[in-house]
Amino acid sequence: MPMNNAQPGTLLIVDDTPHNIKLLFEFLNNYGFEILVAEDGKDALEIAQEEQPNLILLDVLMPGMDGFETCRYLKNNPKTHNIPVIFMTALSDTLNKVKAFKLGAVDYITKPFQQEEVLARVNTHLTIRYLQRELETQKEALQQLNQELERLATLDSLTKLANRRRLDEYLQREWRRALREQIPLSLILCDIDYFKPYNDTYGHQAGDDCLQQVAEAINHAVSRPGDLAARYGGEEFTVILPNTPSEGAMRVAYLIQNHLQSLKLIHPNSEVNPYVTLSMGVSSTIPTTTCSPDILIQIADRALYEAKEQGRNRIIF
Ligand code: GH3
Ligand code: MG
Ligand code: MG
Ligand code: MG
Repeated sequence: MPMNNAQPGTLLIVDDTPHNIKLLFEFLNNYGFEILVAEDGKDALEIAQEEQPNLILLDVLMPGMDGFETCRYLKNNPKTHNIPVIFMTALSDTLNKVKAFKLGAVDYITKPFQQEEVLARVNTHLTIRYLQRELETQKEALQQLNQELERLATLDSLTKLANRRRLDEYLQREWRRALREQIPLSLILCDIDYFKPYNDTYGHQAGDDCLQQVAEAINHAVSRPGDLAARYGGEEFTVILPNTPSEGAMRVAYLIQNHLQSLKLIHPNSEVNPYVTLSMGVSSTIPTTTCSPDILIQIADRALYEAKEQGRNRIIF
């Protein structure tokens, strides 16, 4: 990445000697920098916090608060600790240089200074800071994108319920929890009755709308925080009910049935009644180490089959 001089910023010059300030001011101002000036440490802290300069050129030997102490305050204040500090001082011994870097300075220039060198160092540190900010911004954007991606990857795009992937993960996790705590885990499998004839009559688009409404009805009845309603596939839905025994699961299933019934979604050629209905299979167990969560789906699937056999629009445990 080439160093670029194309982004002059605001510099804060802190020095108790007006002559030093004047020299730096005139020179740097010519290069397009905006210059702020402080003649002691206390003023420097105030201006730095309020004006947020891009970089601070800091003298060490000053009456009152010296440059080192000023730097310590700057670095301890969250509002100023990211502003790069370059010391400019007549102190040229190693001990003081090391001390300056330990205090968080990015550079150290000894006086008498060469103007061109000051400019080169200022530009270098401004560029570094600029690139750091760019990286931070990109990192934040990436994190947001990742979150959104994660959300989308677990969502069924048509019904906005959890998708199969999320369902599988959730079922595994809740199974392990129920196994550890030896508490019941229940599952409801729902399948729309005579949905193929519905599609055949109204078309696929209307079928999709119907799926959305049924999904909403299911989600409406599923209200406890740990419960999860998901699209299992096609016109089949699953509800996972952690820490819920069979009676509780049956209650949720009837809630779903009642709510769907109250919507009165017209189904012209259902053999049950003129409305869209669901058949449901319910399963419930306290997990053991000899079984896997598939058992819950298998049992619910068998119950669902039974519900279809018995005439549909019913709930079988
Ligand atoms: P049953 O009462 O036995 O469940 O009868 P059914 O017609 O609902 O059962 P079947 O499994 O034979 O048909 C399911 C139909 O669901 C097939 C397909 O037309 C429809 N279907 C599945 N996924 C979608 C979808 O994403 N959108 C739409 N519009 N229809 C779907
Ligand atoms: Mg089906
Ligand atoms: Mg079927
Ligand atoms: Mg069906």
